[in-house]
Amino acid sequence: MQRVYIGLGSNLADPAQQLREAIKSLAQLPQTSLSDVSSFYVSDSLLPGQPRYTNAVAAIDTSLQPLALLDALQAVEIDQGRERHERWGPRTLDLDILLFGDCVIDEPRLKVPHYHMQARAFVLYPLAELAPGLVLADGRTLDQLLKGCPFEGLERLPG
Ligand code: ROI
Repeated sequence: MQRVYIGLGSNLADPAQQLREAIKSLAQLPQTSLSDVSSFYVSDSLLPGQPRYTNAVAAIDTSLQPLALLDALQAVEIDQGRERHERWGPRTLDLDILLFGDCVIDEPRLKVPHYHMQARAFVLYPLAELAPGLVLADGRTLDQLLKGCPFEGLERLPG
């Protein structure tokens, strides 16, 4: 079993509802149990001209292999109406494997730790709710990453 952190994001078609649906799907993945879900956070898109995003992080425990988990997550994205038009375009659902235990994965389809997580407040602050003392495989602590990434611009939704 590996503890895996998954970043969830949506900026189309009732984003908070998209995240709630996705969390139900995570709980139903084979060989997997859903352990924890962060608060939801709203923020502007990093790219101008897109609707605001709702983001969260989920913790699962799984015995799926990384690429099998990636396949399963992409099936959930497609099931929730994600169409892959432009690489950074608006999306109904984005599911990213942020961390997979202490594994460092460098495959064409999957890089873990997730390449952009260190600079993204909408990933780091929800992750910190679930794993405050986290240390990455390369020794960097979540606290260090948070210090370099101001909370500014994030809105934590109640409930
Ligand atoms: N911006 C925010 N706030 N949240 C996201 O999940 C997100 N995802 C993206 C881009 C377009 C980079 N901007 C984002 O892919």
